[in-house]
Amino acid sequence: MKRKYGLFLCAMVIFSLCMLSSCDKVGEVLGKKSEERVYDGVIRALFVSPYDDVSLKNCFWLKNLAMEQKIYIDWEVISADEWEKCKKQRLESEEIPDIFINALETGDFVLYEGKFENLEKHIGYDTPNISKMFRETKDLINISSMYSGELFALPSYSAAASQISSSNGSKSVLFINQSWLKRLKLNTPATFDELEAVLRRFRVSDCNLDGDVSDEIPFDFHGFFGDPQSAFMLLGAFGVQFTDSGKDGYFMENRQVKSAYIDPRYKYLLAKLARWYKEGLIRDAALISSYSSFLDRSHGRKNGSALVGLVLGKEESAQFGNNLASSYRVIPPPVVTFEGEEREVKWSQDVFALRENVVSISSECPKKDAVMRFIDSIYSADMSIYSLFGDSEFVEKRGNLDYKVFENENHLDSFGFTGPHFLESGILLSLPDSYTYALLERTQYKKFAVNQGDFCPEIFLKYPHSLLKSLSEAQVKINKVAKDFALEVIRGERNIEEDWQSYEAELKSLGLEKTLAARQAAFNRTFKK
Ligand SMILES: [Ca+2]
Repeated sequence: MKRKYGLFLCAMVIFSLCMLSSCDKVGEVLGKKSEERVYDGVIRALFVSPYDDVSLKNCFWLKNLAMEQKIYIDWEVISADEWEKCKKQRLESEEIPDIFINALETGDFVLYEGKFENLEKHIGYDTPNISKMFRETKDLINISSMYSGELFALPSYSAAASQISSSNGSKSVLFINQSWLKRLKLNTPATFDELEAVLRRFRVSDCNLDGDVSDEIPFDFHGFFGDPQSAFMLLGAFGVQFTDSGKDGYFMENRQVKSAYIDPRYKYLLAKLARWYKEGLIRDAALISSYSSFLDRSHGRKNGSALVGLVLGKEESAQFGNNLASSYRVIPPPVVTFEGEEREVKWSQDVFALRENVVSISSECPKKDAVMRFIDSIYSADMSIYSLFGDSEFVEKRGNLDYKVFENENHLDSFGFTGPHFLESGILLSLPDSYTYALLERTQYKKFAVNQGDFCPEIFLKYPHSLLKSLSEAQVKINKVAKDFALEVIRGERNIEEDWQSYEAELKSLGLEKTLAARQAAFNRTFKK
């Protein structure tokens, strides 16, 4: 299995230039609204973005690639939050998009059987870039395929470097407002209890000096399981390192697959969050609001005063804005003593070189050959860089496979880390400061990276079709029960002590134990000692 682990070692990356000369032509054609005459038939593409407010409407590099294949693509961009709400309904409907980017999971290919094209037969002479990616990385096609061999989605893969990962999909780190600490003459909290005490002081003090003691938000985060900025990432301080994004609550401990949903450490943290909510240390907005509203809170008020004390974030300047960035600094995870024992922190930052299920097409997609050639063109070196970082405005090609990338704060005209790309080995990349900062900020977290027995890379676990289907169906229900329970407990609508047993029983009745056993068997099969 060692060889496969090698794939993981992080990634990164590249640039592009191309086709500038033909941009004017595209603008001209589009400006005249003559698509209908130029193209017969519109391809509908869906991109699920981790960010709100991303648009691909004016993305010329992408339009150019489509024009080359004589297809017209209508892009719909939806935030991950929104997609979670409407995904089931959308996928069950008669009319689904033709192209899916960052929208599907392995289970979807069996839950919505027949709706997606097996791409294997489309890969070959007409798709030189995708073919090169699979050729250069031997196991990649097997890893990306189903147990039964179908390839329903293309991955993204980066053969070199590691800088890029740090400020993108990777797990958050803890930032604290050091100006507030200083103002209140508080030390940097080192333990969980000290952290809690600091949050309480933030709560009762006018830390931002605006005469109002109620506008400070002591602890802020974003969302639930699966979100890199989720409060549940604090479980890392308790020794729980989620599998992949943690979306389904699984983690690994001494080669045992476990579910955080029923772990006593999770129960303890959830009870804490409920208490913090009651005391005003966290706000409802952290649980339900959009990612951009989370960033707005971190950016503080227009007059420059900060609103948040402790934050799970990804990089100072992006998280807090240039004005407030220097007020915050990264602190290591707090030391936790749980059940009388000091816990080992597990806080891995790995974002793998490999990202699965990035691009799929529907089995009803028209002009599949042209669409596949279009998708393939995104996997070229130059276009992969555009795909990651934005178009020529943000990327300078300095030579063959040598790119300088500029800050693209609002993720304009790019798919970012979640889109299609193939960064071949040998690519040279000069990245903007935020990437460098993100790496620096994470250096003190390096020592908390987990070893192999405490990590379960889901991408390698394969299940036979019928088992995958039942696991996926059960997981949807399990996740809903867990999320509803967490939300209700935090808001004080349910009592964790009184309701824990029935909650646990409900998860088990939905098949949680069976799911754990299936995952354990798949892990043992794949990662033999
Ligand atoms: Ca205040």
